Parts: sequence; C-alpha cells; structure tokens
Amino acid sequence: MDPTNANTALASAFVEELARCGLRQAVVSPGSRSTPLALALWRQAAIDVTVIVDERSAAFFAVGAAQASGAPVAVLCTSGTAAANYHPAVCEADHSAVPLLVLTADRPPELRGVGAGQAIDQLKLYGESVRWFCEVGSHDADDDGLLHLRSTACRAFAASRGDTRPGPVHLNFPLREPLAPLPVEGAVTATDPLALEGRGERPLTAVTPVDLEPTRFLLDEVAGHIAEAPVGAIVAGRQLDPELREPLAHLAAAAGYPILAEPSSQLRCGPHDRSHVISAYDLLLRDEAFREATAPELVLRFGEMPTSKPLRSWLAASGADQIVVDPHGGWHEPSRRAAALLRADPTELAAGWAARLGEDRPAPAMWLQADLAAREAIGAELAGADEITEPGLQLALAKAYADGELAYTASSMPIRDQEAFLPPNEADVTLLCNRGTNGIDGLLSSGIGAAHATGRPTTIVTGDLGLLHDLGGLASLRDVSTPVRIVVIDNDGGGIFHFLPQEQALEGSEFEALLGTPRGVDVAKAAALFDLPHRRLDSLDDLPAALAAGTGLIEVKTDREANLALHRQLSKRVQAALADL
Ligand SMILES: Cc1ncc(C[n+]2csc(CCOP(=O)(O)OP(=O)(O)O)c2C)c(N)n1
Ligand SMILES: [Mg+2]
Repeated sequence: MDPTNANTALASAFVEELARCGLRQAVVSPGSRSTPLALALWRQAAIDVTVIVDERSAAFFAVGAAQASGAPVAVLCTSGTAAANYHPAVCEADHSAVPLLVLTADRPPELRGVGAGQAIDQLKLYGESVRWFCEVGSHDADDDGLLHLRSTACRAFAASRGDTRPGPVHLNFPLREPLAPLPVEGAVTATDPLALEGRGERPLTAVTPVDLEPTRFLLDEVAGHIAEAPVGAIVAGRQLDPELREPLAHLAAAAGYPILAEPSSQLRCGPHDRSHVISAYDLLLRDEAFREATAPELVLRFGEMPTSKPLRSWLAASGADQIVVDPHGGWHEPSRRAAALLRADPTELAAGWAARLGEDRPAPAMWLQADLAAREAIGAELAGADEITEPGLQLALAKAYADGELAYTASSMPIRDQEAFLPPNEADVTLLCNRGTNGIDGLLSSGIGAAHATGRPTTIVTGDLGLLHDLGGLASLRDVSTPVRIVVIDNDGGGIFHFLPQEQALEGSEFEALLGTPRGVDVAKAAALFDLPHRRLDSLDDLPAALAAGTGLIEVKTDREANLALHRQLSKRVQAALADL
C-alpha cells in the first residue's frame, strides 16, 4: 500500500488485491483522472501493463488477451468519452463470456453535470452488458475506505471470472485532487492491519468457483438416452478448452455419432482422435436427401451454437431431442427446441457418458464417407484455380498452422470460410474469434492482445474493411515481441454482402455504394504507417514462408464477384459428389 496520499493508498490497496486474486494483465489508456489507478497498476510487479491510446482498441486488446489466457484482464481509462469507447468490447465480452475488469475514472459528484468538462453519465454506462456495476465512491484512507476498496477488488475479480457466467464487470471510480502522487501529511488514518496490508499473499476474500461436477443422475440419465438413440450427432461450437478433445472423441466413438465440429470448438484441429470429426457439414447439409438420411434422434451440443445456417435449419427440422451442455449459465439456444440445458463440466460429462456406454458403436459411415467426398471435391475444384481464392486460403492456412499457435479470425467471410472449408488437421492450434456480437470492429487489437497475453505466435485473418475499422489497433504491435502475422484478404469491400438477397435487389451502383463499399485501402501503405513489414502473396505456396517471416501484414488480393461464383461452384461440386456416393 502506497501511503503518499489518500488516492495512492486506496488505488494501491485495490490493485494489490487484484494481483493477489490472480490478475496478471492490464491495459491502460492515458488520462489525468485515472492517474492514481494507472500508477498503482504500473507499479504492481505481478501485473503486466500495456498502454494503448485508443480506448476502443485497448478494450478489444483486453478481450483477446482474456479470451486467449482464460483469465480476467483489466482495462483502465479516464473520464468522459474514453469510457464510452469501451462499449463495443464490453458487449463482445458479455456475449462471449470473456472476463474483463472495466475500470473507469470519473469526476466526483460535485463536478458532474455542472459544465466541468470531460464528464458524462458513467453510471451503469454499459447497461445490462456487465455482470456487476459498482460506483466505488469517494473514500478516506481509513479502515472502512481501504477495506471497501480491497473487498470490491475481490468481488469484481470473482464476478468477472464467473460467478457463474464469466464476463465484464464495471467499476466507476470518482477521484478528487490530488491526482498526482503528491505527498499529503496524515492522509492515511487507517490502523487495522487488515485494511492497511490485507492478508499478505492471499486476497482479502477468496471466492471459491462454482462447482460444476456433474451429478450421478445426470450422467446415468443422459447415457441412457444415448444408449437408446443409435442415430445421433454431437455438435461442437465455440469453446476454448483443449481438454474437451479426448473425452468428446471417446464419447463420439462409444455413441457412434459424428462430431460436427466448428473450428473454434478446438475439436476440428488438434492431436486428438479426429476419426469422427466432420468438417464439411455446412456444404453437406445443403443437400435435401443427405439431410433426411442423417436426421438424428438425439443431438448433444457442446459450446456455442455454430454459425452455419444449413446446420441450424437441419437441427430445427429434425425434431431431435437436443441436449445442450452449457456450463457458464448462458442460453445458446437459438433453435428454441432444446430439451435440456446442462449446467455441468463438459469434459466430465463427456468422459462420464463415454464410460457408461461401454463398447464402441459402429462409426457413422454415411457422414464419414460424405465428408471425405466433400473434401476431395473441394480440393479438386480449388486445385484448378489460377488465382488465390478465399476458400483456398483456408486450406493453405490449415497446413500452415503449427503446434502452440493461435489464430484469430474475423467476422464476415473469413470466419464463414473457416467453418466451411478448414480441413481437420493435427496441429495443436487454438482458433479464436469475436463471434459474440459478430462485429468487424477491434479484431486486430484482439488478436494482438491474445498474442501478447500468451506469448504464442499468432495469425490474424481479416478482411480489408476489418483492417480499416481497427487500423489504429496496429499501433499496439510496437510493444509486442511475439510474432503476429496479419493476413489481409483484400477484396476491396464487403465480400459477404454478395451472398445476400440485397445483391440482386439493389441496382449495381447502389449495391456498391451502400454495401460493397470499396475503399481502396492500400495494405502496403497501412503497414508503412506503423513501420511494419508488408508482403504480398502471389501464390498460396508462399504462405508458409510469409508466416515464418514473423510480424507483419500479408496481403492477399481476391475478387468479390469471382468469390461468389466460386462458392456456388463449390457447393454444386459437393452436391454432385454426394450424388455419386
Ligand atoms: C462493427 C460492425 N459494423 C458493421 C458490420 C456489418 N458488416 C458485416 S460484414 C461487413 C463487411 C466486412 O468487410 P471485410 O472486412 O472486407 O470482409 P469481407 O466481407 O470482404 O470478407 C460489415 C460492414 C459489423 N458486423 N460490425
Ligand atoms: Mg473485404
């Protein structure tokens, strides 16, 4: 605890508790009002502080850091619109259950609403998007004041980590002068050692995590359902725990079910048994005959609901009993047809069910043959392309991802193409995204934050408008030593919009003006602005070398119209391959 003045004492006691709770990363944006907290974070040896000027990028950097590390990350800013710039990332953290400690400095009550400047209404600024809001208040550095700050830190950390659902927590700190660490004689009046020093190494109040151990009833009951349903499927959406891979593979083998694995489930790629993994479900489930032939009686869902529309409509149409494993108190159930949501540990459920089923059932032959045929058809079609294509890039990326790496993929076409085309692969890579709110904002910052927090080599895959949206995010690369390769798919505009009915319904010029929105972003110049290496990829064969060269922008030029035509052709080719089976 720093007794220089009341602000330094309260701020340092607060930060001391965060460190004892386990906080290791903070992102600070410059400003005067937040100085006591910024300094306390900066001087706390256990906490790594990154300084980022733009609060929107800073908060997305924290989202990436928290998502990739699995631990809460703090963001701190000054009063006013600085706090409002956190809002998009707070929404993403809410929807994706990412633990975030949002610390905003504020003017004290007497300086609010009186034209004092840089004061907006920060109370409950993020509405229902946060797990907990606390107006921390102004306090003296007495026993009550210091204990309040220590206790608030412990509660905020626990609430963000998941009590029960992980997510953002907002603490608003009104701060009076002196904001600088100027000595004030006799400012600290506390005498209780607990208020002054806390509990040494341990937090003031340790909060035990919610127990997610499945009950015997849950294990027996659902295993019984699986035993009675020979035709079923496991659907695996976004989740980050690599420990789920093996138990889920065992469950699939025991049940004889395919695993329809979205890449961000971490089930599609990895060194585990992938014999039941299906990757081409998005294309396969466009075929009416195949949909009917594979209609399941029982569906076990792990992670979030995958994005694929054909998959979602197949689930809804099948009338199958759906059991959704959702340990974090979310409601990932857009089909509105689930029979049960299980609040229990996914790994233990999968392992427990597999153990109860005993002998493996025959593998789901129809799914496996179809998946193989689809991947061969896709490979053959793409092999004939002269130019680099967006689906082809996903095949090349799958080969290039290496053990221990991270990939952060943008909303819009990159994440959809990843779902549709990324082939299963043994690389132990973690595939991340910001799909809670599907924003194209902040992606570069999130990827850079993930790289920084984990020290793992990272590939960011973004569109050109995604690059434009978070161009300032590139500034944070100067403080990151881990390799961050940013693959920019430059189709000069929003390629995704060509897949919508608007493309037909609007006149060409209107479509281009309102949705296509070519902006002529020059990727080389964007790189030069931040003194970053730039490489233009002329062949996918050069991708491994471009990635191996380390941090920089890798430009991949594609064409939006040709991309639409290619997707249609790939879909046709897969249907034809299915018909030949
Ligand atoms: C913050 C935000 N603004 C707008 C959108 C709507 N939107 C979805 S995709 C997209 C275009 C993205 O273009 P680009 O990054 O180049 O990717 P592409 O579609 O070409 O793959 C836009 C504007 C959004 N999802 N998020
Ligand atoms: Mg684009």
